[in-house]
Amino acid sequence: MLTIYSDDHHLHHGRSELMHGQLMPCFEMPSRADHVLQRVKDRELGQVRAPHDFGLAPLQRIHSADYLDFLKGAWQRWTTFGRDGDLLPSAWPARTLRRVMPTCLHGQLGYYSFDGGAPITAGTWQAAYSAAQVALTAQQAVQQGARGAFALCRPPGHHAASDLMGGYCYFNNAAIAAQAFIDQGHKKIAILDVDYHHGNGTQSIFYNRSDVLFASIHGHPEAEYPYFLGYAEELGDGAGAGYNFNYPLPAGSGWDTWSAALEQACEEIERYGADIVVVSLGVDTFKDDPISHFKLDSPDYLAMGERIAKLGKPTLFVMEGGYAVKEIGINAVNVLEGFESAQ
Ligand code: OKP
Ligand code: ZN
Repeated sequence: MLTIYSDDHHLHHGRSELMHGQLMPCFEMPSRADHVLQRVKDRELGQVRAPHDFGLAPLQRIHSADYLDFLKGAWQRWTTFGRDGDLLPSAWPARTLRRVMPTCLHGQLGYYSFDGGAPITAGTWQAAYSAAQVALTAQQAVQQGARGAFALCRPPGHHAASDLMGGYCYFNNAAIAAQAFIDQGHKKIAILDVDYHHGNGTQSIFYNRSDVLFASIHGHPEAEYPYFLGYAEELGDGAGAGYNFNYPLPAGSGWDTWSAALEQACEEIERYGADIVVVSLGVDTFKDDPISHFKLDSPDYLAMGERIAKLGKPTLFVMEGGYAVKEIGINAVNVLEGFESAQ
């Protein structure tokens, strides 16, 4: 399988995030992608290529122009104040406040985010831009006939909405790729999100649409980030009614429980008759993940890839989460090897 990868992800390295009442080093760190790339090479999965540059137009299909402008200019504005630490929001337009657009940097930062988990650093724009180009380049390979392709994206994307960053995410790489398939003539794209966390950004982007089905298996939002989306009763709205499927599972879920949900998600994708499957591939479902609470073990990821292969559709894998850095490569590449082994 072809892997698309850019070294630009190293340009994004947030310093700290708030966890358990303390500032901790960011779990979403550059070594994550380095380990996945190393495993791709060790296992001789296939060629590794750099992304093409498709420009901003395919990002503008998903993200609003004002959000893109804000992200592009935020770091420059921050340095104008003489700052060089991570730029992090601290207030959001929650209930009882108004969704007005403040003029100052921090007000706008709150407007364009939903949590404090997406730091802006000097290289964040370039890294996130390149991650989107990685997804688009792998998308092109599938569009041109590859059975599968792997977009080794970092930073991840599935929490990012049209004009919101959060949860380590800036651009929704999977959504951008799904939209590219639609713009290139496909009628039905299924996004299968297997990351431990609900893909709230992806769900919100396609919630009113029937041309992109979204199915997600994740920690129950009653007890798990992102808390405010990802419940089973969210089935889509308007033209999108019946095209959104959430499978929230309790903490401690292992492969038996998880794979039963995967079976249901796959049955929905089969019923839908997708042309293409886009997998938001997070491996933070792993038993030793430091921020998650499922119990999948490394061999389970082979079985995951095999089940996805049985859908029988051209498949684009887009890297999302996974924070057990030592094992992230084994687990992610196991999904791809499982997929390749099942013809
Ligand atoms: C990203 B992905 C605030 C952030 C809280 C965020 C988890 C994001 C997971 N400090 N935690 O879905 O793997
Ligand atoms: Zn996650």
